[in-house]
Amino acid sequence: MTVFLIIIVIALLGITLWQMSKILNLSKSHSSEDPSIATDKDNKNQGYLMLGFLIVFNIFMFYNFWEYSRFYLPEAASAHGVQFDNLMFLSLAIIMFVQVITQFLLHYFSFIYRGEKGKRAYFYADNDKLEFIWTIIPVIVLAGLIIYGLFTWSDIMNVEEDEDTIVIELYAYQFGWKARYAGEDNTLGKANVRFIEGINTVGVDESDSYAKDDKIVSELHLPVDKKVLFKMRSQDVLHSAYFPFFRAQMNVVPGMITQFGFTPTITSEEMRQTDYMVDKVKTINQIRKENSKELVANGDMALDPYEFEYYLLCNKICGISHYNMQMKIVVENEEDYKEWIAEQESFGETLAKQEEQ
Ligand SMILES: [Cu+2]
Repeated sequence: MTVFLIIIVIALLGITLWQMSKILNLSKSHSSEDPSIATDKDNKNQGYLMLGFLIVFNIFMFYNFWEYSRFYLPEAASAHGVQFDNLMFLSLAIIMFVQVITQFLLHYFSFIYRGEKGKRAYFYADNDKLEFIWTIIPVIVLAGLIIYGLFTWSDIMNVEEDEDTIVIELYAYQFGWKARYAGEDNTLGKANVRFIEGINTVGVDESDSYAKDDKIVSELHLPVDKKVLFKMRSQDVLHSAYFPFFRAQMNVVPGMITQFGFTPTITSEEMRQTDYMVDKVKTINQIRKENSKELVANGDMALDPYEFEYYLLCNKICGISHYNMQMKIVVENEEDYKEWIAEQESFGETLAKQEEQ
């Protein structure tokens, strides 16, 4: 009841103030000055506001860069990632440089050339030289950026497949990933979603001789400094294979094979040792520790400490459990990789086992 009364009082007060301002406005209109024309004082206020906005905006912008740059991804963990980051940084630097200059000129000129009684604008029709300069500079800069971007793009996207390239199929489904290694013959067997049946969860063609030695796994292991080529298939809807630490992303489209390749350069263990990651893991574990206190008090289990792992994520909102669609990636040295791959069961072995039963 009290709250209701307070609301009514505030509302009545508001109406009173509004009515008073209307009366004041009505009494003003009898004066000689037309309120719709800006006075020198109005122009001065607006001029200073322009200057104020410029200062506040720049402080806000630089503060954000300083405060939030720690949330950037760390150094790229793939060979092409360095090129990608350079292109990104160069584009951002140019945009920032031009932005600071143009915003300064726009607001500063609005301030010093603000309206004043008796002051008239200088009539200046055009200047071919000036127009040429402000056209040719953006043309050169943009053309440079586009050409540099195209070279970077073709460098990244044209993965030449040679004998050393490891070919891995990434198979996306609602809601998870499977990886298929090509096996001894380094050739993936044919596959189609129509062959999915029982233990053949990714639809490998059992009659294809290349398929017998393929290895289907649910954790991705990659040897460091080796070129990897991913061939991607989707079982159901559009997914997107997203490797943020390797600066790679590619759509996974039902009914077709898309591909992308890269060379990982930093092992999972090396990434864990970087200052960036040590710091990040420390912060996360601090938060987990805090949250665990409340859980334990309520009789629940404490949260496990966090350890960094690379993950393959899905970056297309593909359904209700999209957020949880991920596969662990382990980047390791070649011996560890070879040891791991040797332990994995081949598709032929899985089939044979099933027949025995
Ligand atoms: Cu998905």
